[in-house]
Amino acid sequence: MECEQLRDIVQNFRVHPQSAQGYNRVLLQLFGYLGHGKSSFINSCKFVLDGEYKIIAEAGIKDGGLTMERKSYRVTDSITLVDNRGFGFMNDFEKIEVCAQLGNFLPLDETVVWREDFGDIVARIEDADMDPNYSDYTVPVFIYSVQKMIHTEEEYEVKRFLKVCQEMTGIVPIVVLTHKTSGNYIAMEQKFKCLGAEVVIGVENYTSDDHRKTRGKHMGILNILKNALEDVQFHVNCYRDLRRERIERKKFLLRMVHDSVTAKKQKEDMEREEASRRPHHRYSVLFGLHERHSGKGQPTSQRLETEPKSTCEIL
Ligand SMILES: Nc1nc2c(ncn2[C@@H]2O[C@H](COP(=O)(O)OP(=O)(O)OP(=O)(O)O)[C@@H](O)[C@H]2O)c(=O)[nH]1
Ligand SMILES: [Mg+2]
Repeated sequence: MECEQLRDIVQNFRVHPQSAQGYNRVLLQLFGYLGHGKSSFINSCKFVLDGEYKIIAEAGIKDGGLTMERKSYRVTDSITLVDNRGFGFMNDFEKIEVCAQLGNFLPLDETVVWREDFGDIVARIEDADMDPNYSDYTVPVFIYSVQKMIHTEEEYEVKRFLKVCQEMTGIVPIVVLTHKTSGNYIAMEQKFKCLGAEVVIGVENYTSDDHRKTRGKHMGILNILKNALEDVQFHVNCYRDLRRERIERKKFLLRMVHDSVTAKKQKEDMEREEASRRPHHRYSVLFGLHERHSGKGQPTSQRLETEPKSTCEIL
């Protein structure tokens, strides 16, 4: 298929009203680690669809950390792309936030904070039920740069998370491999397929430094959009009980929150216990020196001048 044809398909896509079940917008929600090219992908999509290169999503720090807000960009009448704050370590609380977004439990266009407080997280999820969103069909898109090495521990995390995203949206995330020509793209594609991805597509994003049009880059970007739309079409053709699905997702999400908060507390308790078992700590408690050692009460400079030696020095 030629580029023009592909672009027309994407631009003219509408969810068929008879099968739409109330959906009127496709949300391609991007997520991934810091600096892997999420914002650049949005600029690239806009360029390919509009024909003019403009930076609509701020991009540009090599190691990431630039995008802090989850921001939506309408690129056609039916498709909106959602940029997101990048994961630092993909820890449990970062994952919970992204899952709540994917399940349409959080409003768009807000600053993203990785919350760790049980009450806080649950309150926000409950608030979403004031005005439940049944009109957006979410397609998860995981952005990963071929330039980065995926470590073995990370592989397990990514595999689990791709599954969780499917749980929250009904769709296996599309994996977009950026910086396609700067690493071993074939090996990375294989790896992601082994981790459970069904569709893996490589792209070389257009950037502020290099936005000379190429057929390959255009086709890569359009293929991702077309794949996302085919996923939507496939799923809206099946009957879905949207209210029931939303309830099940909420239960899943709340279980995730509960498990993560419990695991965090257990870890903190273990660390505290471990610390209290260290001989140095036992001595300091025994001699009543631990408060002085930890510097409670006085500024460091005064303590050093006026107090006896800490347990560290005694031992
Ligand atoms: N060569 C090349 N550079 C890219 C590609 N994608 C992104 N970049 C560059 O990589 C850097 C980070 O890209 P961003 O789009 O800001 O990444 P991000 O995932 O949005 O990052 P944060 O929002 O900061 O987490 C920028 O300097 C981009 O120009 C790509 O496919 N090829
Ligand atoms: Mg960004």
